[in-house]
Amino acid sequence: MNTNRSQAVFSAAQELMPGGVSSPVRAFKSVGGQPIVFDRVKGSYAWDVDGNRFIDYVGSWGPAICGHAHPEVIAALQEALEKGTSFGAPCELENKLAEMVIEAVPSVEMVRFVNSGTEACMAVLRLMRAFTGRDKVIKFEGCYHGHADMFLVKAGSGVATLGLPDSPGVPRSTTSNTLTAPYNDLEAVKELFAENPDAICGVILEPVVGNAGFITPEPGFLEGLREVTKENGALLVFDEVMTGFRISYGGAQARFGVTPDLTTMGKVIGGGLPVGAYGGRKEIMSMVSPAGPMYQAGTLSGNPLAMTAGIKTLELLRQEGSYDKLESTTQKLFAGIQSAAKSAGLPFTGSSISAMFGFYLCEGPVRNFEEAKSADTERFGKLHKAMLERGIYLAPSAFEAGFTSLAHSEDDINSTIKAFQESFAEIA
Ligand code: KE4
Repeated sequence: MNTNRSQAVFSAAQELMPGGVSSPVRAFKSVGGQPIVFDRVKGSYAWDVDGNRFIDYVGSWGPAICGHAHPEVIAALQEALEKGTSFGAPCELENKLAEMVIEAVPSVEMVRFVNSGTEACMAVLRLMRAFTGRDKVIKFEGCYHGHADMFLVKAGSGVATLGLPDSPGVPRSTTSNTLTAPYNDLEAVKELFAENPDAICGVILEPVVGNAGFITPEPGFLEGLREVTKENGALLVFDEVMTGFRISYGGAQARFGVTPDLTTMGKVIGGGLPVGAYGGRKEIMSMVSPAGPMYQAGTLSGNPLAMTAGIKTLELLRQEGSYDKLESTTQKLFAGIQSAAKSAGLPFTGSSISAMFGFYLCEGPVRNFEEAKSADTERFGKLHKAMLERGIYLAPSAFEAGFTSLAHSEDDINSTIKAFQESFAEIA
């Protein structure tokens, strides 16, 4: 596969931007080789600057759930463009997207739009503390809630991918209030509450973990967290930046039937433009400025272009049968991957839920980050390269999840399974 132009563009980029990228995981550091420089995307495909076509299972890390550059999203954006790109003033499109989010997500009675998942998580932690008057927060090892200082403690995603011991530049005073527990370990959470009476504002987690590979909640885990937070006068917060509108139209909370007090969102609700959001019970959200004293602001928050892309994306998703299609596409894909690994005699464990899937090249089960780290990341790097050469673009990290879309066709899935069969045989 000719990647000359990608290599030229990327080596120039490294002189201009740290690591040549705008976000670390894109640099292929943990899988080796050169990043593929994208030229354009459409549906389930990405084309690089050398003209190679890939079936894309990253989907811009989640937003492209209806397929990249969906014609109806593009048309809606073209129309919105004529009216300007940003107002910095209230606009009716914010009402529209807010109504759709409130109507879809069980915990959300009121919502605030921001520009990224990181911003949403930063703000929600400030709100948790403002509402309870308590400073400590519990997160789980391997979960990633954006790059704000307080969350860079045993974080997942790029932090795990690059094996960083958390980040320099984060003062101890900031992270001393961040307590961590292993995912799926309810007893550890109960102990933290017992050791820190009346000091913990709440628990924040990915209800399905997509930033340490793919880890699903064990039966009773989410329900248990709902109970233990209530018992301790603390808040339960689901970070649904990745799972929101992907695990179901109402997110993981609708699928698992556990309603948190607050929810963060992003990715899908922006339809590929920068949008994040946090929302929840009116009683709590009314603390947010200017309704209440908790300050949070943003120049481009709620801008008409991003609102337009989000509205159209959710309109497409709420059409009858969307999630059945996503579920069946992903189940077929995952079953094919699993049997391919088995035929190659490789250690393999994983699963899929709706339009998300993930696997580890190790014996299962993987219930937390410690067990995820026992996966063979070096062999994953070889797999990633072999799949790229066969025109399949997987997340360039063993600690990320895979994403399907409404655009992935039967042929795409069959070609992908065939590529896995050949690649597993090659690396076995
Ligand atoms: P952003 O600030 O990247 O929009 O969102 C942060 C975030 C918060 N919460 C969850 C559950 C997330 O998955 C994310 C971002 N996800 C990563 C992918 N694992 C973004 C990709 C990247 O960092 O380039």
